[in-house]
Amino acid sequence: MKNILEAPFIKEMQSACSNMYRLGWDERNGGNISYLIPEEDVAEYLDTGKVIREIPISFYAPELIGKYFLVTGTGKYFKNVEGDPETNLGLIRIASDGRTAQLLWGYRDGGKFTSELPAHLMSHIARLSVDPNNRVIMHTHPTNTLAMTHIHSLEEKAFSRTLWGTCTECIIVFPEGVGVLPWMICGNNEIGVATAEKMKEYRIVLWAIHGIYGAGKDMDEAFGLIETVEKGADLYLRYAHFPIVNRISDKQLDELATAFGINYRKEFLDL
Ligand code: 2HA
Ligand code: ZN
Repeated sequence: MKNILEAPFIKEMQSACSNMYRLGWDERNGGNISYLIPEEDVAEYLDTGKVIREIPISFYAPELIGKYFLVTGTGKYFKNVEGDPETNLGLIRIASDGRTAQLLWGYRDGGKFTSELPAHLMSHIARLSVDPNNRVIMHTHPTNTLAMTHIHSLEEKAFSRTLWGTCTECIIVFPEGVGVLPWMICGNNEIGVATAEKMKEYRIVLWAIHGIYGAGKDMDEAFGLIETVEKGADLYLRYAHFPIVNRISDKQLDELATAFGINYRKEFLDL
């Protein structure tokens, strides 16, 4: 059996958490990540018959029975994942009842998965239903994106159009736009259901005045989506209070998408 601390999936999680912490997105215990790991990858490092303990999940996830997830721990700080992954992360399998997580590694201090697990697992189910290659769900509190949700209309067309207009890259990176939820109480099934509903159409879902959810086939895709939204929001906050002299028009955005062969959400532009 190989040493799990050398596993690429652990190293990817460590560097994602450190990068996000250093970008200032994950203060204290802010943020959480879940990473779907194929059974054959897990089996290189762990005896999959050896369950450390069972932890109930607060909803029924039959679609995910037998699937393995590496998940950040509740109350744990992203800044500490790099130095002590075995305390701050856990590797779970969804048991055959669809209501229990079997812990195979991690949460060494007796801890458990993030309080946002319902939103994560429901989002995995939603993304997998439209993209069987999806593996990562990432939640974080990017500063400028959060600030923008205080001052901008939360209407999805308006928010997406503003982000697309901040720099050339945005419509190319997230052509479907961004889903937006109003401020809601977090950590429960209700926000999980609402997030997952949006995740059927968007890889990015904003939680107003809280943070963002990103999805992707790997860590880079989820991270890259969030980082590009955050770059757009940063730019917006730097110029929104000045008279705007130059803009990318809707027609130019359409031409850009055509040049890059991008199929964007047409109803978000007025052509
Ligand atoms: O895990 O970010 O939304 C801490 C949070 C809750
Ligand atoms: Zn949060």
